[in-house]
Amino acid sequence: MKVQVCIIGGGPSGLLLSQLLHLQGIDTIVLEKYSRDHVLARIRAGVLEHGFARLMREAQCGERMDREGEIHKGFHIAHDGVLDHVDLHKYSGGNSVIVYGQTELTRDLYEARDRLGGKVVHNVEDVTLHDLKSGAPFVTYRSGDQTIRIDCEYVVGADGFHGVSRKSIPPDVLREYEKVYPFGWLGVLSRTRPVSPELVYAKHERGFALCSLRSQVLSRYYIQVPLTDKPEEWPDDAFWAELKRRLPEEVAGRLITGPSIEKSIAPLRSFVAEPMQYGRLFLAGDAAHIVPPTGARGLNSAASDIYYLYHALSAHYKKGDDTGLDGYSQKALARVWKAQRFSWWMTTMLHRFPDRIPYDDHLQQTELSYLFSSETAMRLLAENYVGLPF
Ligand code: FAS
Ligand code: PHB
Repeated sequence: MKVQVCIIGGGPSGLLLSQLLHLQGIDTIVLEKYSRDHVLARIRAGVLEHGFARLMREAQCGERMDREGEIHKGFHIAHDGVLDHVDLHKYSGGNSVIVYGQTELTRDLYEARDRLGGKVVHNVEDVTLHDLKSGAPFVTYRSGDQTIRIDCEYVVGADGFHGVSRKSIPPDVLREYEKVYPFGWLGVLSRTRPVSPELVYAKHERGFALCSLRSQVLSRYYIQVPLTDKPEEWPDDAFWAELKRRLPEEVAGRLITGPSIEKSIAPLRSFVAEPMQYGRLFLAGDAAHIVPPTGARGLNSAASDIYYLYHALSAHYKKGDDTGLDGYSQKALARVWKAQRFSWWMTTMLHRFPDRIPYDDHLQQTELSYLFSSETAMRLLAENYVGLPF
């Protein structure tokens, strides 16, 4: 089989790019390691930048997001017994975010690919990238006892942190930058009314907590836990009791608890791979970078990669203009590193580090008191949280 662009990974990055390119008449195929049900069983991001939402609409996938998603113009930070408000709308020049789960967004993308007859192959095994430095790269994968070859002109690696694409860049070319945090997030999904109409991030001496939501009947909560903890060590009652301890009384008193329908622990890491391209291979999303979810930048960092690749590949095929492709890595990394900085800053400000010293405690308090006493500081947070321009 021959296509113009072979995309590895059927998560949000790969699917969104495939849909956008299809609408430009560019022929793609998406190769996904797991089944669609497996991909859609993942519970991940919950907050979309306005730039991501714009891309979904441009991809003709934004209708349910706009109908069911919630516009959020601010959020709260609970700290030192007080609940302070971050007015995103005021301090970002009128922007906001949409609260809409990645699971639903990915479902919308799959259904859009189906509507257009997009080629998505599930349960592929042993994906291997070949001749990336040539003008005729190809990808092979195993399906049962058959080896299938896909000839293409470009390969996009949108196969996440554990994918094969980044590892296809030679070690003497690839540079990796990583910071692993000494804690994780224990996340719970429950069919309960959210404790607050807006998100509540909580800094507490017992550890970080976050109250989020997916809808008015589906809540998402997190507490910081040691990396050694396991979900099965946290029965629901223990989780709810610990969450309440970390929230101000005015919030904890309103918390509606219920059975968890999903419970998992995600480790926190900051990671960037450079360059994000090698010959005809282009990395996008988690295949190239990971952030701690504190700043809600994970999925949103993929948005600008997809935007740049979409426009670069369109310019190549429509105008023979390769400046976007040649400059992709440098342009994508410039915004990736800003998301890294913001995610590190939010994580450092709000979490309880096991190796902290009293000086660190004062710095955290100073960060928060400066934030809530300076319009400049508030504008800095707001413009990053709603999403820096592409
Ligand atoms: P993805 O990892 O979503 O998709 C990659 C796809 O490639 C997967 O479907 C995988 O099966 C497939 N794949 C892997 N190897 C392959 C191979 N060899 N061949 C073919 N296919 C292959 N972000 C937030 O903003 N907020 C959050 O709360 C949040 N929570 C998260 C919790 C967890 C446990 C994880 C892992 C991530 C979380 N993230 C969060 C970040 C997350 O939303 C990612 O940013 C987002 O999934 C990135 O999308 P993709 O780049 O498409 O990568
Ligand atoms: C979520 O709803 O899963 C979520 C929201 C904001 C974050 C992280 C996770 O910063």
